[in-house]
Amino acid sequence: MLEESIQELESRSLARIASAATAEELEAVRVDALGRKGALTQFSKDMGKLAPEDRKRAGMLLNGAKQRLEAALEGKKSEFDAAALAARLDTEWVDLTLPAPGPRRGHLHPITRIQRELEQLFVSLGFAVLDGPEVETEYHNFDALNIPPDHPARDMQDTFWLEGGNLLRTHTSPVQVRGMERLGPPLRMIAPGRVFRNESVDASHEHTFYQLEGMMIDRDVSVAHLLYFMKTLLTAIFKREVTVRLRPGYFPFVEPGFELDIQCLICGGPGCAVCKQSGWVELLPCGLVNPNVLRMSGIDPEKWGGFAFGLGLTRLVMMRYGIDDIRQLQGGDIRFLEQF
Ligand code: FA5
Repeated sequence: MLEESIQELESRSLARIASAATAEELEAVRVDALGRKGALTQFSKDMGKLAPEDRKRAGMLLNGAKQRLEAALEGKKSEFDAAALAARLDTEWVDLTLPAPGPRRGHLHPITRIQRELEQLFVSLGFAVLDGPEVETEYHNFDALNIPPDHPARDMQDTFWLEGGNLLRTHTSPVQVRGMERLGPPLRMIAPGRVFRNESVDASHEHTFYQLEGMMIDRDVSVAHLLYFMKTLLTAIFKREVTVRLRPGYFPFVEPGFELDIQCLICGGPGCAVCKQSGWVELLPCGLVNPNVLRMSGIDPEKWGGFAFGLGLTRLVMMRYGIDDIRQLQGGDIRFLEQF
């Protein structure tokens, strides 16, 4: 009776093992047959009630059944493990022959890019590219440009003063002075660089921005020369016709002085936050060099004349790329910069 039950349990369990589809089903068979409360454990307890000779035979049968079931469980488990490994290898394979992705490549900031384009253009026109200090003397930033201490023009450029009387340059014009002092006439120079003003920031005003100064000193320089170079500059950057207007502008270091404005390329004219609803953006103040400025730098205004301009480089970049808020350019947001 007990022997039949053992045989029946064995064949039933072997069938379940053979048809098990998951590791969980297999475990359930093990618990039912071999577990601490399983059928075989119960059978071995029942054996105590048998006569000694029956007990021996039943014991052998029980041990045999146990071994065969354990072997069958083990075999099936290895099958599952192999299948799981194969599935993992299928999804997780790595192609070791592919090239490594490497570090992400950066690129030049849009201001640097336009600055370099302009440098190339002016070098091709015979201009030298000069550099000047960002921490300037009061003399180079103001006095030598015909702006004495009590001159109201000083208020046009809110200044960051430093201890000891120096300042953060408010424009690139002091590099004109340094160029004249160092190189003398005839002179063709540009000076791109960072400038600083203590002003409230909005869509078109930053406290830190870029200008590109230009100066040419030679014999018989006229407004016609100035306009030629301004036009060449704008055509090279925009590569198409842009609408400009020239109006009188006041700067103590030029006479006559002009403001060259560009029709706003953000709104196309009707008015927006960048052009302060006027349709025009101040971009390129310029003029013929004031004789006082030449004289202060040791150049004889009877023999030499010249023009100078102070391009708002950051604003030019905004117009070129259609950027509607100047703060984005120095904001450090990589998602913004990646667009260029
Ligand atoms: C000057 O700085 C003069 N040194 C320019 C000059 C040079 C005139 C040589 C004549 C001869 P202004 O303050 O207007 O001028 O500034 C020049 C340009 O810089 C402006 O037309 C504008 O495009 C840009 N700019 C001025 N302030 C800011 C600002 N806060 N943020 C961004 N761009 C500015």
